[in-house]
Amino acid sequence: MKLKLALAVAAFALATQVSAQTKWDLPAAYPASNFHTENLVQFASDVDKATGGKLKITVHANASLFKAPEIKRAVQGGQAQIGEILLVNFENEWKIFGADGIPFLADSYDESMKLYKAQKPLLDKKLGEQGMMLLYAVPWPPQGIYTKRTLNSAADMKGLKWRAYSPATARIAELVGAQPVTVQAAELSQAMATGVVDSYMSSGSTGYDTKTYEHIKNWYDTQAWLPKNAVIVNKAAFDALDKAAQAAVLKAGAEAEARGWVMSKKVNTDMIDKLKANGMNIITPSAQLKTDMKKVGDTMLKEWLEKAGPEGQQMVDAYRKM
Ligand code: PCA
Repeated sequence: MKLKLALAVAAFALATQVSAQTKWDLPAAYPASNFHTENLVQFASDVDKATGGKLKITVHANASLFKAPEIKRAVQGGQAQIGEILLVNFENEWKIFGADGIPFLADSYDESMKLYKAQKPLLDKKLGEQGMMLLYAVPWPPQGIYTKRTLNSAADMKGLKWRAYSPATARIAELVGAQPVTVQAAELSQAMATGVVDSYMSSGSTGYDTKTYEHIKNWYDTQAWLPKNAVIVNKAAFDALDKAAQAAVLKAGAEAEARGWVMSKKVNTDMIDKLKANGMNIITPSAQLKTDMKKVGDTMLKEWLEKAGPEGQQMVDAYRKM
């Protein structure tokens, strides 16, 4: 009798525990070993601890659950409760998403932080209207040019088979006379191996993740921009959490943001060393190449401002005043 009662109590406890546990899926587009993903895993573990296991967040790395461009819609539609997106991927939907992809508008970590501060209220508002919230954002290290060629100027980029990851990186190709092909990071190694692309702009981090050194030997360290990954949450899923779990998500998110910016800076130098060790030439761009790329950036900022309208102009003005 006593045993039966004990079993019943145990079964009841288990049942309430199971029903009190919430599970969230977190699709991400980059490999498990990437610093953004490592940061997400740490975030999930912090939330797990803070909620005593009541909120379990599973990180699905490397675009295994949704492809990079699909993650935003998946979170909006509630197929995933939380997800990590590359903001610049969504520039065609709304120009402000692409502000951190304009070459040389914000090309250092300090400037990137200022740009984020100017961009953030707008991002909060837009994502709010879309039934989501911005939890945190972390920049990729500065973007440089991977190519098999020697580049003395932008004219040397004509005819390159250029991997683009965003509307802006495709636009750069057009402006320098290269052929853009959109390939997300998870498919980049294969695109290089099959010769679909022979060049692209990205960080040392993605160059290392994709073993670019096996195919391409030069990286021109242009430090052109620092695009941000953003972690977004479905608002209805967030609202369904109890107050303590909501607070745990917000706190772990704020900590992940602070940690992510520090990680990004460190990864920037670490990855350049690792690329070198794997035979990559890390090259400071010539004055001519710098001037040419700056001109590309000026054109793109002008085009961006024309399309972004007063909202975009105000954001850029606010950024420049910081
Ligand atoms: N890596 C991502 C985006 C920017 C970066 O550094 C990529 O190349 O897809």
